[in-house]
Amino acid sequence: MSFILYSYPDCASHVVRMALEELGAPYRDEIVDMRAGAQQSPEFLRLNPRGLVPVLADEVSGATISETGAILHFLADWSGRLAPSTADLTARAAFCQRLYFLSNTLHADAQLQYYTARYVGEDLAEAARPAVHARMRAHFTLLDLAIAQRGGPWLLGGDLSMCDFYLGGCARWSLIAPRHAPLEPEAISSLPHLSGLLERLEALPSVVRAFDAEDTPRSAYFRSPVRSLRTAHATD
Ligand SMILES: N[C@@H](CCC(=O)N[C@@H](CS)C(=O)NCC(=O)O)C(=O)O
Repeated sequence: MSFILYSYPDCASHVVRMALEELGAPYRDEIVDMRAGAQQSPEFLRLNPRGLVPVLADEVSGATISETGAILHFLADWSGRLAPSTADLTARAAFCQRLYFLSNTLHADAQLQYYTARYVGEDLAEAARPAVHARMRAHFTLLDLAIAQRGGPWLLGGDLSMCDFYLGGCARWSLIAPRHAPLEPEAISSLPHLSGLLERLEALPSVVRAFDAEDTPRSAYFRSPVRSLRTAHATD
């Protein structure tokens, strides 16, 4: 068993990469050159008709899966790790609830923040931003509370899970949002439980490896050095 991660640096495939690294799963990259529009090539559209990265493929069976949340769920099932066992229904229910919230609400709204004009058109994008930002702030506040209620240090409590990688990715995109209005750093730095989680995540060897693999400025990850990351993306 060996996976292919169809990826592009510092986009949603980064979340899957962090999980693969944490699992120690065998995988190799196939870079989809989004700047050249390769996500719309006939070859890639055969893998994901929506033309979106990431896609994970199993080299042996040829099985493919897209959608970040689904890939994380799939990898949890494949490995039996980074998610509570189905034998513990209470914990598993919390895992499913969080993972799907991250996928269908936080990530979806991060997309709205990132690609506002695609949703409402160029003319209305500026006007829509405050409402989108307010939604993101509200989600992060809710997540901060959830971490506190579970006693931390991770979203589900004591154990690192797939959810933490997804949350990390969404927090990052929301703060950097190159070319578009990023959230102010305080939207997250003022939330102690969420900030603490992100700092712990950033320090994991698997996350360090994931950043190194994408040659992303690791020193500018989630929180305080956001400005340098914005600079790094300034030419995007
Ligand atoms: N719902 C998808 C969203 C993935 C997504 O939007 N990927 C972006 C990169 S981060 C992409 O491929 N964009 C290509 C494009 O918009 O043409 C998921 O969860 O994986």
